[in-house]
Amino acid sequence: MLTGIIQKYGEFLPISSGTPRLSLCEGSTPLVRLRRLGEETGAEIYAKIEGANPTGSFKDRGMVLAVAKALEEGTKGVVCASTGNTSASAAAYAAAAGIRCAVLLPKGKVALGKLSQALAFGAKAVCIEGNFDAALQFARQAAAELGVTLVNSVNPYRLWGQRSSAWEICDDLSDAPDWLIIPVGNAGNISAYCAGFEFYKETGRSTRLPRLIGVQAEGAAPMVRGAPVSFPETLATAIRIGNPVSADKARRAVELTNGQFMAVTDQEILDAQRKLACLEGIFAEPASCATAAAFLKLAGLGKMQKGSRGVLVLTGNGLKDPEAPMHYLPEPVCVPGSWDAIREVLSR
Ligand code: AN7
Repeated sequence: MLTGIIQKYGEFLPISSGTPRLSLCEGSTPLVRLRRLGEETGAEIYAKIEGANPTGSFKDRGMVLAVAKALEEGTKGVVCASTGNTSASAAAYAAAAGIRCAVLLPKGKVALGKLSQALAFGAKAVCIEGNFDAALQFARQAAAELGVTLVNSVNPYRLWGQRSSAWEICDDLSDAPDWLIIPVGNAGNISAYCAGFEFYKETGRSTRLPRLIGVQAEGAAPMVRGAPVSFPETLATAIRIGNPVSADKARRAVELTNGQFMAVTDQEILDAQRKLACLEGIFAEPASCATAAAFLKLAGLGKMQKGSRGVLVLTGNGLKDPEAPMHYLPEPVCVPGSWDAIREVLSR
């Protein structure tokens, strides 16, 4: 479809005739049936491929609306803190809109692809000592003192736009699924999905709310522990967040839908990344693979109901963090450029 979120779901979004119809053709991402991963469970499993968005993550759904509304309000520029994907998305939409963008990043903890994108799109990138939670405080201060628009998910338009993924899933399946597993960092996306599913049910477009299962990395699991984590640590740097801004909304989402929060280890995340890639041909970044890790864990406990229908939300593209598989896969074999040498390797 040659339109983005504002065109496709404008009637459900808080826009006016004066809101610029900004678009990089975000949304309308594939919902792919998984046929091999967890087939023994007898569940009908889908992956929502959010890595197919223009900048390679789900952030584009909300960013397009946040930047369009900022333009409508006459903004000078946008600012955000980010573990990477928000910065790439903000930088892209700011570029498309012709406004300035500044991004505050935790130094040394942003995956290469994301940093490269923010720079390529012309953002002013500032790496700070400290984690995402500290960067967000400075981003709030920058917005207040420099008179630019904050486009982290505390900006309400971000979560509004992110509801669109839940709508697409219902549209594609002709109803909401039974369950949905989603990674949780700052806890905005799970809250947006909940609001999206609630809206569809209230307006008669679906008949149920899916059980929402929010997944965190063991070293950065404030929602699972029920308290902030001062020094979050995980190789899934996208969700390396210790004090989620939308914690209350996310807790409500899980309670309302009879869902749960759970934690998976970095090793489980990497195992799941390899399985998704080798069994399904899908390459997602580590934070996204936490969903598959959680699914496999629940399946192992016999908790995935046969015949149930569920969705793994793969929030970001594997190419964002191309180094991740290098942690567990051998280097390719290098040989001289002769057929004999190549044949020897291929026939092993
Ligand atoms: C791939 O980019 O917080 O729970 O600054 O990049 O809504 O925060 C990214 C978060 C999941 C968690 N998957 O979503 C940022 C940032 C990926 C992500 C999450 C993020 P939220």
